[in-house]
Amino acid sequence: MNNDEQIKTCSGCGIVLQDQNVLQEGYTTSLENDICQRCFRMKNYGEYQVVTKSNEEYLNILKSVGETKDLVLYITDLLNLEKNIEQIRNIISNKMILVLNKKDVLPKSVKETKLIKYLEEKNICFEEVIVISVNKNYNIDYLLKKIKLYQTSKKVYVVGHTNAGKSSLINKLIQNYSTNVQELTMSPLPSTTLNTISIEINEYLTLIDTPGLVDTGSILNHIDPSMIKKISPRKEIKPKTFQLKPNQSIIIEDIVRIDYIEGEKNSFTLFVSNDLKVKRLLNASNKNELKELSKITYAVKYDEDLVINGLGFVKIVNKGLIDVYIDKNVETFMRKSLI
Ligand SMILES: Nc1nc2c(ncn2[C@@H]2O[C@H](COP(=O)(O)OP(=O)(O)OP(=O)(O)O)[C@@H](O)[C@H]2O)c(=O)[nH]1
Ligand SMILES: [Mg+2]
Repeated sequence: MNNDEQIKTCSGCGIVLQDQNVLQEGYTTSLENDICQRCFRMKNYGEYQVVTKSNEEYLNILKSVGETKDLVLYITDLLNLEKNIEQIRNIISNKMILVLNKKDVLPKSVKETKLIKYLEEKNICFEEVIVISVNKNYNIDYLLKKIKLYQTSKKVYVVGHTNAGKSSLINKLIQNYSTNVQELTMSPLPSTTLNTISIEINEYLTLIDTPGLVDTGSILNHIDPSMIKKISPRKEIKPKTFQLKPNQSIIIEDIVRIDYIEGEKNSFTLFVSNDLKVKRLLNASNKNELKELSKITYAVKYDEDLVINGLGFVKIVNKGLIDVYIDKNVETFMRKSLI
């Protein structure tokens, strides 16, 4: 935009609107419109267009949040708890509430107190850890109470990795508690929100949405966009348990292969989208399926999860050795079992 007076931003994703170049971000046919063409298509047709954002930009946004004394909500996806949950905490020292979203996708048997305890044991400094589900409108009232309790000014920032549900949460708060009619764009793709957007909920509270920190190791950034809906659980996950002996394997679609190499008879429970096909291979050493993918070996201790970033996790009960075959760009790691 060359004329400062004309700067108008998209009310869905925050990008500066422009009507000059169809191929560039922020394009709209007319500057009279409130949202860009990309948001229009996502909202009306569910047509998604991937945008790649640099984290440098995001880190600058975070730093500027750090210069305020305002309360921050750090939203994270329970199924994709970041390996370094302290990363954002270490960049900014504001008062912060950790919000664990998407409780609805975990089996109902998973106790909330256990999830909170798991995070509290990490000894990261949060005012509070709160489990919510935007989709089920679960604990949103409680969250609002806590926002009121800890807010230091009218402004409250909403940060976190892409796809955690930041914009969805703000939309829910608008729906529940505001006369404001603005609707932020939400999508199953990473990097939906492109810039900060301020939303006045009421005279005491303005929420500021931010674009998410890109998790470069997430499978969402490395899989064909047409697969994203399929791999993102939308309903309560039905865990699938397999009893494996060495020389047996689990294969999830054509995405990942897990070979059980060494150890006692063991139990592997998958927490991934119900839509994904999973099978077990016997006599696995004779079968080469997916072995062209990149291999990582893990020595599993008792009661650990193999986390496949963006896809879900596999709870493994006993000690043993596993080989994981997966796209070389997708991050995997072991953690103490969450469930
Ligand atoms: N199952 C489930 N899905 C949710 C929930 N909240 C959000 N989602 C989904 O998560 C995806 C990402 O939501 P967004 O609100 O766009 O996430 P975001 O954090 O704003 O993402 P960026 O703008 O890319 O940083 C969408 O497909 C939402 O429908 C929830 O409580 N449960
Ligand atoms: Mg968003």
